[in-house]
Amino acid sequence: MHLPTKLPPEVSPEKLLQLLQEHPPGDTFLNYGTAGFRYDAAILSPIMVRVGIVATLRSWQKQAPVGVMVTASHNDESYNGVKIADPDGGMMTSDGETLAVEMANERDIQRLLQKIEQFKTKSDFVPIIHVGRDTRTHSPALCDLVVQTARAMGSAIIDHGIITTPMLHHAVLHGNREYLPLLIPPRPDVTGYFSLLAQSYHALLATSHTARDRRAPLVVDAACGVGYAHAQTLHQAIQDLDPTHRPLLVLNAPGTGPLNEKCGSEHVQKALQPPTFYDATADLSTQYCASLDGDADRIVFFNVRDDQMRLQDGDKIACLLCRFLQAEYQALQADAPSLPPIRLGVVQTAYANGASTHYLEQVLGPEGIVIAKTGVKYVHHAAAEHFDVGVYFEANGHGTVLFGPAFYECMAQADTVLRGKRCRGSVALQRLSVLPALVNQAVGDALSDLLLVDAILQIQGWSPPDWDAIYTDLPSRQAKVLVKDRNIIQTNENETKCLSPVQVQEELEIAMAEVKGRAFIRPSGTEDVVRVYAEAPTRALANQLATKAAEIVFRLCDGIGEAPVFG
Ligand code: 16G
Ligand code: MG
Repeated sequence: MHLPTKLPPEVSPEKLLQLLQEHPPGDTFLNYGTAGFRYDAAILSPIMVRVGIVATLRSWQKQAPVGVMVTASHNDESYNGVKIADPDGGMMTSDGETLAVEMANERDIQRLLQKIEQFKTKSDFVPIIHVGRDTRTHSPALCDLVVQTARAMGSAIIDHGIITTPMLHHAVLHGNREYLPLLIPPRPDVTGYFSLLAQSYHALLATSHTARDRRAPLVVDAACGVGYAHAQTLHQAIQDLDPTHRPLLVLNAPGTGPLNEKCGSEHVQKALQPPTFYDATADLSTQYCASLDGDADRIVFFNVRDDQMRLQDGDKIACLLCRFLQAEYQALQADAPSLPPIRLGVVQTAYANGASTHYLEQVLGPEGIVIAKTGVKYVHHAAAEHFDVGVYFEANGHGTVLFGPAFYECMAQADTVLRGKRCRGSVALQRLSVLPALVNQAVGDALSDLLLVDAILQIQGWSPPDWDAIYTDLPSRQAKVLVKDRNIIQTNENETKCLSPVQVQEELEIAMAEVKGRAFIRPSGTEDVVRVYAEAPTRALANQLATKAAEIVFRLCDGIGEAPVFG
């Protein structure tokens, strides 16, 4: 099994200067967006050099190891990107982003070197950077620039090679034990990651005596990306513990087809179509399937019946998880009524289908639902802030469950109350206690989510169609409107309402009331467009509302070209 390569610092101001001189930034203003720096691979080398610097400064500043991941996730092969993970394994916070943007756009090498000097401390702490990369052809060379620069600045490198984004975040979190809750055994390398996932999955399934579905394989579309090899290793780790376990059939290996093209979670979720399987013919009619994205931090499930594809997206995953967590917590409380209450809740974005929000209201009550601004860092933060057990999922399949201190306290007390007792509450305790090790606590993780969903379905004795049937999505429609300047649009904090121009919301309210639907508009954070979302009781009404909302934006926000019309 692959072990990380450790590279010591090679302090060299000359080498640093040479790297900066050889890779000057171009004319484009470089922005650290919601998912880090992400551009056409051809312009990325200066960014990589500067990220090597910023990661070193970040590690210095925090006096702890940080992470750097080279990937462009669900984008096509021509793109690449890079993002930095903070010592707690989460995405770098906004102060780090500001520094990264400043450094990436600084053309004057002397000024850049002066900025570095401001960070130097007297301590003899050696910065440590975990690095990982995806399968893109340019990733090794780009990653090497980060490594060379960071070493020249005095960093030690722990190179994990080709790994998924969540594995890199896992390595950083597990490498910084003070951030790791006590219930999770530290497993900082790739081997430990797989054994932790496989053992916790196995332990979760072992709490159920009902018949397991060992027949049909679970087909995994790896998007021709980095998830392919790792899903197979995970499968092997599971089979080593239980050889009779349901097989995982992992398809779409890197190189068999174009990365993320007509395959992968983004394609399946947006086009509502099954993926192309480039390396095999899968008979989808009998299967239950999942699609990962190119760096395996997103997952959606689907099944095909009578030539109709049914998608189980991030919303449906969130509903499955909340229902399970609520049932287990209630079972625990029934046998241990003295336990302190824990706040169980879910964070969705405005894009969550109204039918899922309605379902979650039934399960959790209205106080268990928070709607946050679109983007992983916002939903992650909201889940940690509002809940002791916080589920978050974007409809696109990125999500996880965060467990806070009150949850661990509750588990410890439950253990004292229920020790030695054989009751439903003890089973619930076992189940809940194993979850923090199975569910990635740093970021959404397709492989961890895959096992979690599969275990819950098996424990509940549910088939994929049973899961699918918990609610039916309301018809919805998304659109893009081009405008002169999308920055004139201001929304409320969670982007459900437009605050400016004022007339937009007034007109949207009238349009929504006409069709008993819901619509919102927001400026995109990743493209120069305004996004429109509309949902209504029927497909025709959803189209009508989307057309009207797009027309409102076009008219009141200086539209360019033509407003989209849906018929
Ligand atoms: C980024 C976000 C994703 C969000 C999307 C919205 C991360 C890792 N990714 O891809 O969560 O759904 O942006 O894009 O944060 P938009 O602002 O263009 O609609
Ligand atoms: Mg991704």
